[in-house]
Amino acid sequence: MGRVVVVSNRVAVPRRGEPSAGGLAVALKDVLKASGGLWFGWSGETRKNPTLEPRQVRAGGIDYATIDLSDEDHKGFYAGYSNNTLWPLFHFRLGLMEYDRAEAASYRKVNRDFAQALLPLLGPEDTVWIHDYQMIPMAAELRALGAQQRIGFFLHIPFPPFAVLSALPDAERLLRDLLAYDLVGVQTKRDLAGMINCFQDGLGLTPDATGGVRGEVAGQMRRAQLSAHPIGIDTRGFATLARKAAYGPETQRLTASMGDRALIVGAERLDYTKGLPHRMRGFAALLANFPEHLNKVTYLQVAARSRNEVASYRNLRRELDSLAGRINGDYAEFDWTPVRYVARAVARDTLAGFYRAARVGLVTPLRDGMNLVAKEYVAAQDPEDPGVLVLSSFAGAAETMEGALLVNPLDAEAMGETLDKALKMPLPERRERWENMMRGLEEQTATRWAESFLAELEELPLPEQDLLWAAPTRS
Ligand code: ADQ
Repeated sequence: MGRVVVVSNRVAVPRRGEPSAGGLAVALKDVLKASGGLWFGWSGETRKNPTLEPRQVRAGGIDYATIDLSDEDHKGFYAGYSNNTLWPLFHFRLGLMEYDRAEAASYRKVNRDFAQALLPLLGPEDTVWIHDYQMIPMAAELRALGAQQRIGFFLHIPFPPFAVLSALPDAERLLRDLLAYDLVGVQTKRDLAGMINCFQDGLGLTPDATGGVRGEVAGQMRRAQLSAHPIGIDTRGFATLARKAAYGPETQRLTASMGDRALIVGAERLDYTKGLPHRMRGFAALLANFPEHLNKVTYLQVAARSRNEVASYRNLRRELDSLAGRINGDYAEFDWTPVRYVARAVARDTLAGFYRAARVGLVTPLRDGMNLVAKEYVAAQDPEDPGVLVLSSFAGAAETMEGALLVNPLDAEAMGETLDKALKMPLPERRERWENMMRGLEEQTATRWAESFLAELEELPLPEQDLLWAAPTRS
């Protein structure tokens, strides 16, 4: 068996003095280490006239190869097409989606550049695993250059049905690009249904009995297997982190400042898919409709700033500043601030301690591929006195986390009622719900996710592709 080669837009090259990476990077590094693998992608740097000669370093038994992007490509490919077109589209936010032909061309060019830079580094036996929406056309570009290795793709964000995807002028091409992969993985059954619907309505391709679709791409007939592989976290590792962090200075300061009030916690990147304004309105509905919680509960929202170069993110920031100010203005007492809003990233162990200190984890995205915060919150709890997860039914995590209280984030009153229920939930019910979720999290870890995806990819019969090779090619 050859190496595993991971490709992602950003590469987690270890740097001295930087905090340890999250569960996803750890899981990928484990599979890379086991196969003597390579991680390839963008360096995070932009420069004038970058070359396609990758910079290579070796660290912790893994090879890293990265290339730089020009400012222009970074703007068109990353800020433009990836984050201003595909991100809102795949999260069902057509009103926020913009489209620009030059940016679409830049997206394609960067994917072609990535393919050209990676190809000379690939051995014939390698298995390539490409990640996320920034890189969808990369396998088609590799195939056009003659790559015959097994190539898999995993989409971390939702996959919408064709009624939504068809708003994209390049929808059919993007779907055809997926056929260049041997395996296309998504997070949930709902995403799988969306993708199958797109192949049917967009390209007229129906999956065969074993869940694969066949069609032409880059002048070849190919078959792509489609399947759902829900991502997990390093459950044990995160639980240990939270247990230790509970005694750390930050968590101690937080709990001391709370007195005997209950804590509701929310944490994410400051992103419009995460439903932050809706969450603040839901919390306001709790205070308005259940006055017994006044001066008895505090909502701490930690929101790391993100993608500041995109206007919709700057607008969100302004909206949240004003909402938090208004709720506090309406309800605060001289000794109580209902909303504590911290607009920056905090260290991983600090966050773990905050989750553990919170009676309620409030995770209410409008759409989310999976949502790891929901899983981290549960893993962080004290088994003797666990908190309650309030979770949006539009997060991928809702498909498997049956112990959570599910809400529709658009219904502020319902969110207020659910928060009231969570705050009043007796210990036996909290324990039962928590144990139910924890069992699932211990089975579905990040490592299990990576291994099961790669096992499915490596078991796919390659010779079949050779047979398909003989099919008519494009002139
Ligand atoms: P994201 O959209 O980034 O991931 P998520 O899965 O919740 O969302 O992961 C966020 C990570 O950042 C978590 O590990 C969390 O602890 C951390 N984090 C959140 N707020 C933070 C803060 N203020 N400071 C520091 N760290 C913070 C994408 C998809 C998701 C999918 C993942 C993995 O959008 O749906 O679950 O990839 O596939």
